[in-house]
Amino acid sequence: MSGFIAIWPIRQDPITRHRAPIHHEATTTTSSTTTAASTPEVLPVPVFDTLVLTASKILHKEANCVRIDDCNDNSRVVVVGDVHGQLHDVIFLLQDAGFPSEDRFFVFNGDYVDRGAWGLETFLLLLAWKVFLPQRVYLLRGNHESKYCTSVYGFEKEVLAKYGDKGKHVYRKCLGCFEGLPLASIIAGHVYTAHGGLFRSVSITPLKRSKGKKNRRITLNSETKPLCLGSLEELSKARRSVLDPPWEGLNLIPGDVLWSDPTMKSGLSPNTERAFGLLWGPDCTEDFLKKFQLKLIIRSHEGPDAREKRPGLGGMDVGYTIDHVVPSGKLITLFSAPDYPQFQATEDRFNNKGAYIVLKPPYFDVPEFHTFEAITPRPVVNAYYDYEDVLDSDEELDLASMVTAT
Ligand SMILES: [Mn+2]
Repeated sequence: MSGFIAIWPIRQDPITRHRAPIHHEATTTTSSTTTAASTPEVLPVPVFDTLVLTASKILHKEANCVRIDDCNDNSRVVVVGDVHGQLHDVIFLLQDAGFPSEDRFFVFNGDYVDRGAWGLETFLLLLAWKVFLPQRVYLLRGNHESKYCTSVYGFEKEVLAKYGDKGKHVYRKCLGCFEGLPLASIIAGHVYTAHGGLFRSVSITPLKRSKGKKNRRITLNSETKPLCLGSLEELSKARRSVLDPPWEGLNLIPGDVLWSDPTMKSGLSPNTERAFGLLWGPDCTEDFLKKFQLKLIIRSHEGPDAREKRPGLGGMDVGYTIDHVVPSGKLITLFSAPDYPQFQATEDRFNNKGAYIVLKPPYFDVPEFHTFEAITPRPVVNAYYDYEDVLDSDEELDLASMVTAT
């Protein structure tokens, strides 16, 4: 029965929250009154095709950094961090925060898929909301919305298992859609959000001015000068439509935005732990906020497993951390997958809570944190990746395999 999994339970009772710590392989199954259907039964391929095509057209037209300026005195903006295929927690979050509406905007910071067993359903649910309210729901790209990550952390196998002989087609269409996802948002002119965070300058400067075009030589800032922070104008010009963001060459901004992490050490430096993106210090947070007259940065990308290895930064027990407090504002990390990861080799779980942020008028720059617990029991399913062998976090990328996997 591979591929036929009780993902869409039709329950007699509403989904409930259990407060007791839970084991990831829940021993209780859904009740006998529950019936279930496979995803292709609920979303046949022609429905999937239309949804993804419609969403892709909308997404590809959006700017790299979407500006959400249409907020007024009645508006609320809900910001969501990594969800990683934990469908039931996403449904709870939507119910708890209230569904998207004329007055309720949503900005998702990416990492919809991988690790959790319901990445496809999670992504399609959010795509449906995007199509229904394109000016109210914004889906940003995470580093896991890429060919490389989805081939290692489960999403590709999940899609192939669920859609059988149509799986390759469905996976390809999802990758095409991932390419269209914007990279960042600016909410009400005051709040910058992105999956990883800040990014380098890649501006090209002529070595010497020459009259003729023939002899004009160019050199890259990033290769010849110390790393310096990129501007919003540079972000707007980046080419984001790539299956995997490149880690060398001219187009480095998408990789930085999706992979970078904050640190307590000043300055910008290569993110050697991840082999991708940058580490930036509180001074960079201050420079960025001040230069672009912002008050807040909300980024995601680090769950409890990643934070365990990051001395000097807070744990992810309650779904968020305040990482930098500087004169111009704050930097926050937001993670929305409770009891993460769904599959774990050891008995010890992080038992982390998830969180989302609500931003309110007049300035939308004071975060209101909403912490929540995992929905339990999760339906019993098998993982789509070898979680005992695959690394706990996104460290030590095999860059060579990314080259061959284009
Ligand atoms: Mn991430």
